[in-house]
Amino acid sequence: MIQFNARASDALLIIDVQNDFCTAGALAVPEGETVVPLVNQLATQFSTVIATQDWHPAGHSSFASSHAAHEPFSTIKMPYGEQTLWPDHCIQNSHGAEFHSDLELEHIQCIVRKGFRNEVDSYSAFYENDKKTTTGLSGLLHERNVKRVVCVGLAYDFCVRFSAEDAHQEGFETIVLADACRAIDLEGSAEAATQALSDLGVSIR
Ligand code: VGL
Ligand code: ZN
Repeated sequence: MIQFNARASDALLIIDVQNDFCTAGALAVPEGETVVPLVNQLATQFSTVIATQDWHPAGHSSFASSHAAHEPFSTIKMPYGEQTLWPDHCIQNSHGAEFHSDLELEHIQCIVRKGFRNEVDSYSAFYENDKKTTTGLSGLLHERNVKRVVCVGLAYDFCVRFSAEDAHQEGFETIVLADACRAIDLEGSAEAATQALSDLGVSIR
């Protein structure tokens, strides 16, 4: 049993616990599904519980298949900066985009979908990768008087990392619970995430 001594002003932010990020998924995160029991246990302990859902249209610009002669996990320059190209994943309405079937959805009060604009990817729950387009999550949390955001889910080194960075940037005390996260780990990206979060003062527990 994972215990978190949650305050009334805490929010649990559950990132992308979807089939495509679990074993046999299109962008499988090693052991991704092992976070599910922990996330379920945590979700009963918070008064505010938000989940994100990666939600791409077919042919999304973050897919390698949308760029001739580019392999998955290579990078390209987009107008907003460097973008990693991914296998097709989390296509709207597909099985891969659904939450893992063991994730207890009844605790989740709000689902923030992201990555649905064809021309820009969105790792963070707060801002798309252009760092300008907002999801509105910051306003929602502030209006609920949330002071602290606790991040869990997939993948530690991409969507969890950038969500935690933005939570910090938006003025929330930010904690990442590492046991309830798993990483893709592309060329040291897990280590880079830990370094970047530590440098900001995000607590990794
Ligand atoms: C993610 C890559 C592409 C994630 C989403 O959830 O970490 N990573 N889309
Ligand atoms: Zn994605």
